[in-house]
Amino acid sequence: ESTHVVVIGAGPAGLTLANLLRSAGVGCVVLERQSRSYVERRQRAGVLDHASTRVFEEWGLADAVLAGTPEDRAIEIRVDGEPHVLDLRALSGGRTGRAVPQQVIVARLMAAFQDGGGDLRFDAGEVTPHGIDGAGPTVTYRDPAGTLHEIACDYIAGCDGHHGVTRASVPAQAMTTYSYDHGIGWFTVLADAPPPRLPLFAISSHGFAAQFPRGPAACRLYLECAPDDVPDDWNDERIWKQARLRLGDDALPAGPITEKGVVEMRSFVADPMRYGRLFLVGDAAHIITPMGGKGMNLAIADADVLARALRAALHDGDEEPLAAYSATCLRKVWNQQEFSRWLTEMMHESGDAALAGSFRRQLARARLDRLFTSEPAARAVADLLAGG
Ligand code: FAS
Repeated sequence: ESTHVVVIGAGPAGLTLANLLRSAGVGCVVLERQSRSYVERRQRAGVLDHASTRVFEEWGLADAVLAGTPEDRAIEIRVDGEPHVLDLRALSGGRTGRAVPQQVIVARLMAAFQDGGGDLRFDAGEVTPHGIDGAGPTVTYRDPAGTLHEIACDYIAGCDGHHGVTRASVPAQAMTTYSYDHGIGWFTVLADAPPPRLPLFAISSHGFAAQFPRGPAACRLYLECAPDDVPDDWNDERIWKQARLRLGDDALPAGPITEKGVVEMRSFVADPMRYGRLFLVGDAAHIITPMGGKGMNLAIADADVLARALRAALHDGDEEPLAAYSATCLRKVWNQQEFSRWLTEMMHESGDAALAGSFRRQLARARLDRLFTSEPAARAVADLLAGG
């Protein structure tokens, strides 16, 4: 069989790209390794930034994807219990995002694609790209019955996340990779406990903490921990004790903990985000820490650039946008990587007890002071949070 584009992976990158390609009249097939229920259940990010909402609006997917999702209009930064609210809507000139769990976005994108007749295949085993450096690549995979299938295509989109098969199929010498370990650990928890009124970042000498909404009756907690911590180091009592201590809220309501994990606070970028007819999208090309909430949003931004470029190449014979794909995406990726690192330093080093009396603590505190007292500085942060 044949199609224009084979999309490998049905996460935010693959499903956004598939929907945009369908809107652009470009035929594609999506191959997903996991089952539908696994993909629908996976809980991760929780914020669509303004730039991502614009992508869905511009492609006519606003109703399908954004309907009923609450506006993400402000954040609170609490320093030793002292609240500071950043009114992102005012500071960014109205460019607010939406507070919506990633699995809701994924489910809505899946429905939009399939309702429109899109070809999305789950439980695809041994997905393998072939001939990616030639003019006629193919992708093989096994269906649940074990039958081997081959799809001829013009292009392959690697949307298979950080541990997928596509980046691994690029010769090492054809790509430069950048990796950074932030040297901190984040213990993350999903709990059926009341979400905070605003996304909350808390700075304290007990360590950094954050609490974000994940729908109307759940929240995600991040608690700074030792980089080598494991989930079993944290029982429910320690979790809620540390959360109350660091958030400065003795009355913080608890609730059943539904997921625990330690986030790898690492960043990664592959350059270029393409090899021949293979284009890498989202986490397949780059990973960023949850600080700043940009992982899913960068995946959506990449998908928007690639969909426009594939439409130009396949409909107008214009290969220029495809040639510029990687550089266009990487400019935004590096800008957001720098912002995420800046936020991470500010939020951790301004509270870290081990840094008390140090030059770095003073720098981090100066960043906070500038953010709270200088409007241009606050507008710059609001612009980056909007996905600028
Ligand atoms: P994904 O990893 O989401 O999707 C890749 C898809 O490809 C998966 O469905 C996978 O099954 C499939 N796949 C893999 N290998 C395959 C193969 N060989 N063949 C076929 N299919 C294959 N980001 C934020 O912005 N904010 C957050 O708060 C946040 N929290 C996170 C918490 C956790 C625990 C994790 C792990 C990530 C978090 N992220 C967060 C980042 C996350 O949201 C990613 O950036 C986002 O899922 C990227 O989307 P994709 O690029 O589509 O990759």
